[in-house]
Amino acid sequence: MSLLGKKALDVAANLGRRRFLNSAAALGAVTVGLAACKENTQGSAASAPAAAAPKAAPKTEITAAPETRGFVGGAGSTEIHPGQLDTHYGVWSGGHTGDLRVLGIPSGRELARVPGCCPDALVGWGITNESKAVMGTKPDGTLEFTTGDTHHVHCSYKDGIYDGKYCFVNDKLNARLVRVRLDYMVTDKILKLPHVQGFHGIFPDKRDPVDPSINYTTRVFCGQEFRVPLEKIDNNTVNDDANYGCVFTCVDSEKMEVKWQARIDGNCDLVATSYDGKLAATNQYNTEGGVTYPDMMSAEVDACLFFNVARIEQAIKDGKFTHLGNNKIPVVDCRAEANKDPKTALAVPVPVPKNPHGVNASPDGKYFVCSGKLSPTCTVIELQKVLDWFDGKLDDIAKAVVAEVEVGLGPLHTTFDGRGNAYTTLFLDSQICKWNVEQAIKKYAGDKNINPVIDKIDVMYQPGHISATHAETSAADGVWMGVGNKFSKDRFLPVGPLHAENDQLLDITGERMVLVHDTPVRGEPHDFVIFKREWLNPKQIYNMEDFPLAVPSAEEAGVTRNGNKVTVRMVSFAPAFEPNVFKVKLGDEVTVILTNIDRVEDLTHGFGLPDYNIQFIVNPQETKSVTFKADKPGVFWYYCTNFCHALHLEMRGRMIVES
Ligand code: RUQ
Ligand code: CUA
Ligand code: CA
Repeated sequence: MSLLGKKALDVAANLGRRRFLNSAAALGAVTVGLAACKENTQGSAASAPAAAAPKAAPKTEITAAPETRGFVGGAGSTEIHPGQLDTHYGVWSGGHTGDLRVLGIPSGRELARVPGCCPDALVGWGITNESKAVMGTKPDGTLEFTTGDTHHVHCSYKDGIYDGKYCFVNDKLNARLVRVRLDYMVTDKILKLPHVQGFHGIFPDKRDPVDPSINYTTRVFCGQEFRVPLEKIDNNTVNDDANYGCVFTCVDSEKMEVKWQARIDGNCDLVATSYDGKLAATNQYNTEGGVTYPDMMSAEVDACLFFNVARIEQAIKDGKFTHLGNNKIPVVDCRAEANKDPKTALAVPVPVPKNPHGVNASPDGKYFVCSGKLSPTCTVIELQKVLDWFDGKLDDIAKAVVAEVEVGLGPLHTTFDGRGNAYTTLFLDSQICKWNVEQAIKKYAGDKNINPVIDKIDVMYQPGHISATHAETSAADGVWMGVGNKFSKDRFLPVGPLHAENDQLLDITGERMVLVHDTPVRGEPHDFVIFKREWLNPKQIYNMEDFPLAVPSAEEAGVTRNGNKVTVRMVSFAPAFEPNVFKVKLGDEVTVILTNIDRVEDLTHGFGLPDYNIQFIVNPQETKSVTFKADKPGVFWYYCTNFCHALHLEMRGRMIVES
């Protein structure tokens, strides 16, 4: 064991694991805010299978031996034997790798990475003209952004379940909404949100609030976390944070254009949408409008801000909007001052304890749950009561809160099993708390004898997101549950200072949760969804007609020149390129258009051009292109980078650059 590892264990042994984790410098900010919270006593229900717990876990904290909890629950084994397929897909965000990952569940095996925000060397994302067009370029043709930070991934809906069409993910870093086509698992659109910094929460709607025939996703709601000057940018607004603000953005999910934006007080964090399409909401941890974290934690109460989607869109139809800057996007006013009358209000803040985090919709369509983060509670908000308030039938919006359940320290996100139970990650306790929603509501209504908490289990370590099978759909079935842990510490072989993260899988078919699997993942996934494989039907071979530049056959391949612009129309078919030689002159602008005319499943070729920084792949029947300046004289062997054939090494040709 490394010295560092040994030292860490010694420290852990002296402090006790939980105190050790809570004293980590990275958690300083959170623990300051938690000073008022008492150490939670329900933690005695916690348990961890001894064999799954590393030596670092002091024995005193283990209350259930593996025999009593086991590693196999009602969901069955996580082991997928050679040749067998996983039963579920998992779609994971990649964090600051800027991509999306596709996993097989329950094995946890990573099957694909779908680049979106950032260049990707495997497929040539950010190298080809087509991917650059999706990513966005500066006037000189170079990429506008090569960084990203994808957090929250959600699929498009039809009738309350995923329709397998799109996956949407936010780029927090550069405020972009990324859309992935799930048939080919490629990013097909990226939209930069105007005025937004810290684009964090995102959620597609599940149906239209007005038109019953639109029972599928047509909007994506996007929250802005960081307050910035909105009206105008000058020395006054940048220096005076009283002038900062946030918008809540609604995007047309098909066109990938902004439909409208709403000015709000405070900020947005996560986003949720109702199953009836009428409500979207964002939890707000900075209703104070602070710029430092003590400022952002100064109020005892923050909010979950609800938007009345139909009313906002009617207001826009009625011309009741303004603009920000000189773009044409309609902007409505959802700030409290303009929305006092429930009968006309476009939005209403439901008070929740200070600095809440995730907001999640229960699969029965009735509730949104805000996880407390700095409060050891989850807040249950009944959606019908919010609608009642908008109808003038509820005198006080605070009455929409129907439960405040104590779950443990650092609640961040909540998922559901479709049987009335909720599962909340406890970041500071490194646990999952399972609790019953109706029992929590009864207790809040006055029945003091009820304990809504059913079970707690240790996870390793510091969980953030949590998602059970189909949990964000009306088909939640409570079989598997993934937990994204922010730290893996001692769970895997050490690989230098940057540890793998630990995504764990739990079997939640029984009364008590069972931890069944650890999956090391490259940093740094955030959110994910898990759904049965029947919901997705990925295509294996492209339709050549989808590519206007396609070179349909070797006969149509060739080189054309227009001034100093040279176009090379090329095909690949195992194991050859046609043409296998072409000549250009030094200084020419060269465009290579490559169609892979092979039709065989899994027969992908690559195109690597030495010293020109070009590499990309073409899948069966796919066309891609690159444009570059022939600025180096000589002979350059382009070759197939993707192993395709017994003569793969022979699959190459020459670009001859004459000086
Ligand atoms: S937030 S760990 Cu970016 Cu998903 Cu809650
Ligand atoms: Cu074509 Cu390797
Ligand atoms: Ca706050």
